[in-house]
Amino acid sequence: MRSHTSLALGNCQPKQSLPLVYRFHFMAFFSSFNRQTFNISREYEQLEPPNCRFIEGIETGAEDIDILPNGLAFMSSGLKYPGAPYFAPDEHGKMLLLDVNEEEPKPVVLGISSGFDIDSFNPHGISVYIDDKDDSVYVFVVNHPKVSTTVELFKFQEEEKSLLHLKTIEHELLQSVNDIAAVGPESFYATNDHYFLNSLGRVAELYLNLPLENVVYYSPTEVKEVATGFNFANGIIMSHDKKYVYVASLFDNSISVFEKHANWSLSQVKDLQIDKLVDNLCIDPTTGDVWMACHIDGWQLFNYNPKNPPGSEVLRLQNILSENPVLTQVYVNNGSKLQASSVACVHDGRLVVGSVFHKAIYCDLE
Ligand SMILES: [Ca+2]
Ligand SMILES: [Ca+2]
Repeated sequence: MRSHTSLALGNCQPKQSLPLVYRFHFMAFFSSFNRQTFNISREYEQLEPPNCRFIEGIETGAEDIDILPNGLAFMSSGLKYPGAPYFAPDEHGKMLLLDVNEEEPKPVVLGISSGFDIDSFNPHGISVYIDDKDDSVYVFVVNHPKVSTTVELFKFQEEEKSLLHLKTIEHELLQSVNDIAAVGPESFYATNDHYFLNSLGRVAELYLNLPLENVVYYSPTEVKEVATGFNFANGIIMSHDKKYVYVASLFDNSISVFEKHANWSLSQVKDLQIDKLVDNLCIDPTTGDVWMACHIDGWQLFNYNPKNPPGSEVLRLQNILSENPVLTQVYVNNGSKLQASSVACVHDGRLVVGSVFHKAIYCDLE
């Protein structure tokens, strides 16, 4: 059994989950039930650090971000996710590079080596691994070329600002991957956000709040389930000291803390009830704080209306391993500026926030 710890948070009220919707006729059937079950219309205060500005050129999302110690950020852009809107249906997804150190950072589209099927590229969760042996940078990208999942492994070529495609990973335990946390040049943990592959099963598991989703460890020699019982497992990240793994569960509204063992198995330390629809996670490299982007209103997210768009929220979680973790709101917007925030990462006093399908911003924290 997972033990739960609830975290209180200042003035922002939780917006409970409304599950993903893949087929609108199912939505019609279930919607009245869920509108009663989930509180999705509470008011909230807007909040913004100083000097928040848009990152020029990002108009189709930056669902996930990972920042190297030198401040170079990788971003996945252009995700087409079932049920969520996308604003460039004819464009394939892209990997972007952003130098967070720049006064006004501008993204560069990373080239991808020939032979990779760029036309079906649909990047989702990402994770970067630096090899101690030679400082090579490996970029792992969850890809959904159709409804399926692959994990694409690239080597970053900094001078050329490009990604050399090394291999495509497919496995029966990696069927609906949302995010990954790289732990070696060819190995990673992955979250599955669904259990069923067919549309009916995927809708049912979400509407019935079935905690069927899991975390899988992958290496070329071993693939195994290492944790289960999540309701839409989402962001996953290694702790600052690499001893722990943190997993966000969107519809459990929680973050789970696991201890990592030498054989890559995980044992649960605790669940922190965040009462938010938590998407991806980042770690502050200097403090170990956990940064997360949340969806304020699932109904707005998956029933997109440009006149009433889904909002964004960023939280910082300090002292996650202690008896008294501290959860702080850093950014809250009703969608008038940033819609559907999905990731928030920090580097050297600067916050970068990406979204599922909309824009990205950067803010100065100090
Ligand atoms: Ca990630
Ligand atoms: Ca995600």
